[in-house]
Amino acid sequence: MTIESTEKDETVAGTIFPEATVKTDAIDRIHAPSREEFTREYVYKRKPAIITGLMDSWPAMERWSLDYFREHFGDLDIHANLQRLDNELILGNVGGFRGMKLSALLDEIEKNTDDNRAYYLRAYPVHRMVEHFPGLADDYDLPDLAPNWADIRFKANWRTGTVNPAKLLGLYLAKTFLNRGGGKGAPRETVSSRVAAVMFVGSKGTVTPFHSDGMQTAAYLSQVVGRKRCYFVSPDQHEKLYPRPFRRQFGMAQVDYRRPDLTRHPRFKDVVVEETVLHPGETLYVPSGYWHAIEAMDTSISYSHQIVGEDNALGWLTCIPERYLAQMYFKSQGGLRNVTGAKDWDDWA
Ligand SMILES: O=C(O)CCC(=O)C(=O)O
Ligand SMILES: [Fe+2]
Repeated sequence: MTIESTEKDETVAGTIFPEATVKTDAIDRIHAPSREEFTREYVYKRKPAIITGLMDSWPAMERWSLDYFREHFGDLDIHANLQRLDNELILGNVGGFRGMKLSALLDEIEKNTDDNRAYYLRAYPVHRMVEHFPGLADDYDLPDLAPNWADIRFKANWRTGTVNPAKLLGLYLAKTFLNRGGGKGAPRETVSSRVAAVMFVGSKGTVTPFHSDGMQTAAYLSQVVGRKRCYFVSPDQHEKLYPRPFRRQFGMAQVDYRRPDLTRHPRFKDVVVEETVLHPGETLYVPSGYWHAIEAMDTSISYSHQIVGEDNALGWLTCIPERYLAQMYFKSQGGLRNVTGAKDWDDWA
């Protein structure tokens, strides 16, 4: 494993919020780590990283473009996230959503010249795209760095003689919960991932405000087109981000990091932020519970996949009963419609 130095000239440290501490060399950029190193140094230490060399053979690197999405998915009905970048943006209020065909959104992305507006297909379930055009599943592959129960191809190894019942229960639940909803008619082998995988297609400037992923899952964010600026806040600092209730279900910061109001959110001034830039061909590893905010620096296409493994399985399992309460709460607050445009989790999946 080699740790490469980050490109300092691309940093905008200081523009985020002048008084917050922004570290620009905290996120390692690692090249094709071994499973052991990755598991030891990043998964178990819950340390974010950018991994290079995982996507070199992905056909997506050649194929994916706005035109490719127009050709294969143009007539998909989607909810487009229309962002006004001069408004307050927090997760739960990332801007309006409008139902349209994906082709209409791609037109908006292409012709946008207003720096204050951004257009986003936000976290669209990949399984729906694969059902529409099965060839998509050939374009990407999941990193084989640590066992991932949310990867539909992952199988517990029955033959080793070390079958762990907790692991099998977790695996069963992961498959049941992460793969439920939608796409029942699709042949399983063509659907390499269901709701565990989501697609992001957007214009320069899209913002995903600070959050930690739902149900303590970790994530791989594989960047195919364009660059994304990524900010991180470690889980132990969550109070400085003023999370909404049910933080473990879905961590949603109430402070807008782009223009924080320190009278409402005074603890934000003590936050330590880690910043890096994700380039095409690179995969961002976001550990379980780690807060992150992401801005597109260019027109961007990314594929994100959730991870449930031994390090976060317990957290994930204990979220399941709480999920129903959280669902009621989020429904009462406008639900996931404010994050992905979907009515609620079931509609989204
Ligand atoms: O790229 C984005 O806009 C958000 C990605 C994200 O939050 C994730 O993959 O978990
Ligand atoms: Fe996320």
